[in-house]
Amino acid sequence: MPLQAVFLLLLHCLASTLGQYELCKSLVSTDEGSVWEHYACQPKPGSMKDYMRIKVDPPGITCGNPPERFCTLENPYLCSDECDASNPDLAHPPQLMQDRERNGLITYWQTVTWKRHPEPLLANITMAWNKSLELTEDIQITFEYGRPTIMVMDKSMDHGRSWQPYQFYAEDCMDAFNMPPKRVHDLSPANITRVICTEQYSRWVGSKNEKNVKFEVRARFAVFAGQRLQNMDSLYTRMESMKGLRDFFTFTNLRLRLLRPALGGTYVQRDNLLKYFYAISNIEVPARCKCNLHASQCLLQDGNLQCQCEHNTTGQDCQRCKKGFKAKSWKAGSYLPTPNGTPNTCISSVSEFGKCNCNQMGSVHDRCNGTGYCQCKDGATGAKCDDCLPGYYWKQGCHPNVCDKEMLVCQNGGTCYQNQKCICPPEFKGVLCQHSRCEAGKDCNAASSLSLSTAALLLCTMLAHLLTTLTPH
Ligand SMILES: *[C@@H]1O[C@H](CO)[C@@H](O)[C@H](O)[C@H]1NC(C)=O
Ligand SMILES: *[C@@H]1O[C@H](CO)[C@@H](O)[C@H](O)[C@H]1NC(C)=O
Ligand SMILES: *[C@@H]1O[C@H](CO)[C@@H](O)[C@H](O)[C@H]1NC(C)=O
Ligand SMILES: *[C@@H]1O[C@H](CO)[C@@H](O)[C@H](O)[C@H]1NC(C)=O
Ligand SMILES: *[C@@H]1O[C@H](CO)[C@@H](O)[C@H](O)[C@H]1NC(C)=O
Ligand SMILES: [Ca+2]
Repeated sequence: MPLQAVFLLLLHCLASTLGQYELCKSLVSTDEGSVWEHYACQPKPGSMKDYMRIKVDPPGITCGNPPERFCTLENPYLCSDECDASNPDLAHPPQLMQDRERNGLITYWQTVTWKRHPEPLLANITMAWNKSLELTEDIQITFEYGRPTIMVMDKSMDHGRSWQPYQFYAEDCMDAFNMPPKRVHDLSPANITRVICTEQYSRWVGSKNEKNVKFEVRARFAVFAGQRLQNMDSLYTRMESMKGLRDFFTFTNLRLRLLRPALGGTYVQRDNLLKYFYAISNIEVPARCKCNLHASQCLLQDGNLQCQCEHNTTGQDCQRCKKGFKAKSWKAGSYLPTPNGTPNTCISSVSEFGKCNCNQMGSVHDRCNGTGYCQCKDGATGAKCDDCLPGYYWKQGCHPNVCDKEMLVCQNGGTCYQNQKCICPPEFKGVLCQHSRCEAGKDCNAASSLSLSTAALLLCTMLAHLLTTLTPH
């Protein structure tokens, strides 16, 4: 079996045991020794709630300062519960939305109650990662004491400079946002990136029955990959070909805008506003670092997630070529062709490292320009600038001809040696042998000795030339 086939077989084997695109490179032995083979790769998905920086607005929205009582929707007349920020057992700070709960103890962030009704009870939760991430599973927000009747999820892809709505949630989408209610199941492959309003997570069903609000990622993937996501190749192929599909799942920040709390299925009861508030026990964000298919690891460095870039790329998202590897412009790796993709490795721009090899004598830099060409000095030509244009001769670079058979003919019987010099008869000198040595009645008897030294010079020049042709330039 040819080496290539053995190698592909090995790759298939690794891909199926490791999961797709988990390997950036591997050492392969060939007849010429071991060489690195490179593949498109991406980090494993993880729970990004561990890395999120969470901020709640407006200031003072968190309950307990001063301490206050609250009731529940199920039993509005039993109002013995208290929120007190100064007592660790009764406090409900924002970090309880991202903690790891132990022993079945539910911990949650809670807001003040809706004291100022009819002014709306509004709260924003902003989550920042300072890193581009790609969703891999549903976002899931768990509400205690009922899910909000109106809410918006926004996302930012540029660290919070600009925002766009991601999904609208309302008990009545038409009433709240003037949007027809939709479910992800209503979407087709062509409009899967449509921002919808859904009523699925906002209706009152009792506070204990259904606590979760989701942003559906799996159901969107399933449109391409099948119900059990058994055909991920099809999804990855779409990711490459469908404009905006990858970006749809990409974010650096998320924001929840809570616009109206759970009402218990009835109108707001103004005489008992202590039962209206928001409480969130968990925000699950399953995602992977976006590394442009140039890294299989993403690690926390100085408090920020950072792709461990391969393929001689660099930057937080491996979004640039490393210094000295800019022979071609940067490209993201590609999922295609499946199953291993294309790494689109950055190419070394220094000739000693192979891929370009501009002749150092004939070219301006030893690097290629953006399109893989060498930039030649005056008189040089060829892909590697190791040839001379007509009218030039090669001697450690290209130099204009000194003599030739047309315009720069050697005179007085001189012969042109490789366009570099005229070899003159003993009685003549000058670049083109144009001057007589016996001018002004001088002694011309030295001619024979001169002739000898000219012959020696010719021999030496020829030897030198022979040497240069034997040693590669
Ligand atoms: C929530 O964020 C939106 C968008 O920036 C802003 O208009 C609104 O005032 C914020 N609401 C609160 C309660 O801070
Ligand atoms: C965000 O990440 C970049 C790169 O890791 C870092 O230079 C910058 O200081 C970070 N910003 C914050 C606010 O942590
Ligand atoms: C998406 O496309 C399908 C079929 O083309 C259509 O029935 C559906 O209404 C569209 N959904 C949205 C939200 O536009
Ligand atoms: C990146 O460059 C180094 C040399 O600095 C080289 O050893 C390595 O193989 C290169 N990696 C790729 C993917 O080309
Ligand atoms: C690279 O050099 C070639 C040959 O000189 C030229 O045709 C091409 O336009 C150059 N490309 C760039 C990006 O400079
Ligand atoms: Ca919690």
